[in-house]
Amino acid sequence: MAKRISLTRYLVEQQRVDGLIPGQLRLLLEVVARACKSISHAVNKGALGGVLGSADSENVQGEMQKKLDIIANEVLIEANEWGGHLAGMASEEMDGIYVVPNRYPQGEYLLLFDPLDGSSNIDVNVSIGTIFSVLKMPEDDRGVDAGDFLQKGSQQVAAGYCVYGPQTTLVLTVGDGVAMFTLDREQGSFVLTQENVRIPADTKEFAINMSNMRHWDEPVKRYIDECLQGKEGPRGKDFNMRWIASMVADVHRIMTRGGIFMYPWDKREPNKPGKLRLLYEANPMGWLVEQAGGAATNGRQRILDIQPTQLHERVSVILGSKNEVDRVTSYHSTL
Ligand code: P6P
Repeated sequence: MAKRISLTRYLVEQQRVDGLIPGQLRLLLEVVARACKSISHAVNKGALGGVLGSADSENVQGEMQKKLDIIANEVLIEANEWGGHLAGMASEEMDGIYVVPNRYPQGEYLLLFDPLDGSSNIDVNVSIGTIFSVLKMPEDDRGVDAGDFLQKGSQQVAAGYCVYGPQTTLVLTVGDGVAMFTLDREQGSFVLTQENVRIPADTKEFAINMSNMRHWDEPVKRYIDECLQGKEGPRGKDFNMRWIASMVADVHRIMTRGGIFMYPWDKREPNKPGKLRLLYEANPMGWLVEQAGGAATNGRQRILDIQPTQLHERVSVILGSKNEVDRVTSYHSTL
């Protein structure tokens, strides 16, 4: 049986080898992992834990919050505020930033997260997940404010997600490739189950919400239409479609076997660049995908090069197998 390497041991050894994980960052990542274990436990209880259903409140996005959205957000805040590694946090579920209270030491990192992505799937027992991104505080001594979070995705020092599905799996990058850790519930620890994750450059599988087809821009319509024409069409091969409506689950499939995920701009709300959020969904997922050899753009620009202007700004997302993402992006520049 292969040697079992825990998340802690992996992080310590990575810290020794390439110095990409300073002590404070390693502490932060271990605390986030422990918080994800707690969230996984709450998710797994489902109806037995009285955690399903709506919280009868709206988040900053104007979306109805599920009880588990709020529980997951509170777990992440409470787990991370006292450790001394963070200056502040930002969450899909909070209007403004969360500054670490003065009663705790302030650290040099910023943690951004979607505490429970895919909420519409919670009550129907379909995989959901936590997405997180870590930035460093800008080098000056003033207190943390929202502007400190508005950094390009290329500035991230760590990014990951935890998918709560048949297994609970933590997927992480600190800039030296992607590793996957599966939760051993008997031991209560995350165990390394894959490293050097690679996304195949080509694929026959696309993920998009087809019900929005009439609202898409022409480049997206062209790409999907060509896929649907199959062998007889310009692509010369048949495609398969998946749409779980839980970004974490759709991205995890792509990290595992390739594919292209698209949530593009559409005409329903033309003033919004897209549905998904840049800072705590597209940026962490975009970096993970790039670190695994894939690509991530908004159709015209690399996601990680986009300069954020608002904490909860949205973005069009096209990510996954590099040759497919490049094709869709090229259609945006020619049409
Ligand atoms: P739709 C979940 O609410 C989410 O933010 C992503 O996880 C997911 O990919 C997308 O929205 C699903 O959106 O419009 O298909 O329900």
